[in-house]
Amino acid sequence: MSKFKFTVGPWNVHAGADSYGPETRDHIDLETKFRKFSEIGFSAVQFHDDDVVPNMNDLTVEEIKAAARAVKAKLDKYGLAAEFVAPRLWMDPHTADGGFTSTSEEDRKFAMWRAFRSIDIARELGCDLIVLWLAREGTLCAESKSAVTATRQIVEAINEMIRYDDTIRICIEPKPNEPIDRSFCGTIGHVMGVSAATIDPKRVGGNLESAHAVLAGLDPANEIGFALAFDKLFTVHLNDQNGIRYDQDKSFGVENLRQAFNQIKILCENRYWEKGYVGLDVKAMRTTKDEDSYEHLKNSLAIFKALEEKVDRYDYEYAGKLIANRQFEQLEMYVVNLLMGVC
Ligand code: 3MF
Ligand code: MG
Repeated sequence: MSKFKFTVGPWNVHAGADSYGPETRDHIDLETKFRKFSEIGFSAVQFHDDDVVPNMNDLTVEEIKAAARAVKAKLDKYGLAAEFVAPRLWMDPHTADGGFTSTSEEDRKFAMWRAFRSIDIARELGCDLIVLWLAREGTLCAESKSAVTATRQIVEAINEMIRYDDTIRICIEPKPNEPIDRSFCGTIGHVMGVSAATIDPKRVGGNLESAHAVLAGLDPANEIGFALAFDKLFTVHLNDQNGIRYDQDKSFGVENLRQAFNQIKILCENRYWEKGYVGLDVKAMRTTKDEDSYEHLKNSLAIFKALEEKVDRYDYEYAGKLIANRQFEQLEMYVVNLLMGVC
C-alpha cells in the first residue's frame, strides 16, 4: 500500500504519433480512459482545457462551463477527482509564437482568454489548481523577444489569473527547451523567482517533471527539494529520460533507478503525500501495441511502489552514522545494495 495518491492525464494514453511519423495505435475515448485509470489505481485526472472542452474556442463561457460539468459527471462515475487544468497554449494557430510572451498582442489576449477559461473549467471540475507548462514561452530566434519583457509578461499574466479568482493556485511546470530552443522559465529556480515577483507568492508554485530537470542538466530530486524548501511543490510529473536528448517521457525509473529512488526518498522525508498528488507524465513507446496501451502506466506505478518500499526500509540510523564518519563510499554502496536487493 502506497501512502501517495496518483494522477495522470488523458494525453498519457496516446496514439503514438511523433514528429517524424503518423499514429501507430487507435484513439481511445475519454470515458474509457477514466475507467481504466480508476481500475489501475489512479485517484485523479489532470487535464488540458481542451481535453475537457475540445471545441472551446467556438463556445460561450456558459457553454464551456456546461461542457465541463458533463465531464465532471463522468469523473464522478468512476470515483476520480480532477487535479488540475492546464491551458494548452501551444497547439492553436494563435499560439504559434507562444501565449503570454507572443510577439502579437492579439495572441497574448487569446492566451489570457484561455487562461481564464481554464480557471472556469477547473472550478466546474472541483479543483483549484492551474498548471502552466510554458511550452512556447521562449524563442526559436534568440533575438525575437527580450527576456526582461517576457519574464515580466509571465509574471503579469499570473497576476491577472490571481486577480480573476480569489483562491485559484497557479503552478508553473518548467522545461528548458522543446518545442522552443530557449525557454524563459527553464528550472524550478526560475519558477521560485517568478512566484516571488507575483502579487500573491503563496498561490504560485511549481510542478517538477523529472525529465525536464534532466534536460536542464539538473538532478530531479534536488529540484524537488528546492521547491519543497519553499513549500512550493504543488505537484510533480514523475517520469524518466535518457540524458539530454529529445523529451522522452519514459516510464518512471526505467533509465535511472537511483535517481528515481532519491525522488521518492525526498518526497517521503517531507511527507509530500499530505500536500499533493504524484503525477505520472509518462508515454508509451511508439512501438507499443493497442492492447498494451496502459502498460507504461502500470509499470510506472509498480516501480514507484517498489521504490517506496525501499525508502521505507532505508536505515536512517545506519546512514546517519556513515554520514557522521564521512564514510560516503559505504553509504553509496548501502544505497546500491538496497536497490539491488542485496541487503
Ligand atoms: C511537456 C509536458 C506536458 C505537460 C502538460 C501539462 C504533455 O513536456 O510535460 O505534457 O505536462 O501539457 O501542462
Ligand atoms: Mg509534464
